[in-house]
Amino acid sequence: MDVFIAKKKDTKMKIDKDFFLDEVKIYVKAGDGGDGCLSFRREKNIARGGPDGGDGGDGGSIILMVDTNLSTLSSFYHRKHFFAQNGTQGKGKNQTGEKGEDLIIKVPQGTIVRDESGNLLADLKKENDLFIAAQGGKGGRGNSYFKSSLNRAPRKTEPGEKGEEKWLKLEMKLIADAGIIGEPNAGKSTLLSQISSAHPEIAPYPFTTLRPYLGIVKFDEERTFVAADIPGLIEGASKGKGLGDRFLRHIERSRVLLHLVDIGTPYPEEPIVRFQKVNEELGFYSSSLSEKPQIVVANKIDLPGAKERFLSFQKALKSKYPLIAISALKKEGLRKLIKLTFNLLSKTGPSP
Ligand SMILES: Nc1nc2c(ncn2[C@@H]2O[C@H](COP(=O)(O)OP(=O)(O)OP(=O)(O)O)[C@@H](O)[C@H]2O)c(=O)[nH]1
Ligand SMILES: [Mg+2]
Repeated sequence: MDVFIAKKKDTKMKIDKDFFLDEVKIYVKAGDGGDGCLSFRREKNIARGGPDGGDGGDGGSIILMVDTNLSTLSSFYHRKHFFAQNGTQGKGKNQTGEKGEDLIIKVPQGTIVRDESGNLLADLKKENDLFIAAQGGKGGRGNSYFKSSLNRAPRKTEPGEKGEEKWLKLEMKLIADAGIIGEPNAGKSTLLSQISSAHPEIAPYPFTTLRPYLGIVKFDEERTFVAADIPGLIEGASKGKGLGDRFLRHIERSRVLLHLVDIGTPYPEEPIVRFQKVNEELGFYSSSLSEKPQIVVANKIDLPGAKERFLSFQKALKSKYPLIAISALKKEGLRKLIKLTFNLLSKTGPSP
């Protein structure tokens, strides 16, 4: 059986190691079935042998299968057409043709498969989940099959069936328990890099992170959760401002959100106003996002004036959300945040 996983040798063009592709269209064509064979026995001393044409082999199918080692659809950047092997023709002496090999295409966890008109065909969530994207054609029957008491020497055979062929749209949604959201520069990537071994880029300017990152956060020896850092959101993101809101797709499956607010930097707008603007953008994207449980994380508590700003922010929030002050940079409050997140996760249902 053939398996397609992008390897270095597939990479003809040099691409950034952080290249992130989460939407792609691919063409799949399953193998055709082999034709049935027309043949009669020819043996010494048997004047008119009976029919012995074998069936054609079935064509190989194209199967999509989850591989948890993959995290993007980037491997499809270089290859978008996939063909499985045809079955071979049947032969005399009742020999069935060989079956075409299936082609297994590895996809990341969280891959959604749609047809060309956008109808959902499969939602591949777990390791080894599979979907038969294109069914191989059945082999045709050889003349030996059509022998009967009325027709002892049938000349009838069947052609092999054509393998299915189609275009498919693949969309990948990361599956993280906790989604880290907030305005640009709030410290989202700094937080993820401190609580996991992920290495998103960090810099003192907005829109540093241009793609989502996943990290595994350890709560204790046995328990972990997955957190996702996504690019920053600004007012108007739903209308395409900043990096827009297309990355929100990657937190649709998160069970809880960690909403970071910078309370260290003296912005013209109060933290509560900036916090509400990000929430509004979530709501514009989908109500299921704005209804997700949030932990509000006031970051940069180490900076001058942050404590005072925190107190007025706390008042303005009116205990509507669990709130915690941290310094992602100085690693203050991180243990408490992980514990709070874990507790909330244990009270929240599975990923939608
Ligand atoms: N003083 C202080 N600075 C912080 C803290 N957390 C992050 N920073 C700084 O804030 C800047 C932005 O941090 P990032 O982690 O890149 O912010 P981000 O939210 O990922 O930003 P985008 O990717 O642009 O959305 C960097 O210069 C960080 O060093 C903190 O707790 N205290
Ligand atoms: Mg970032």
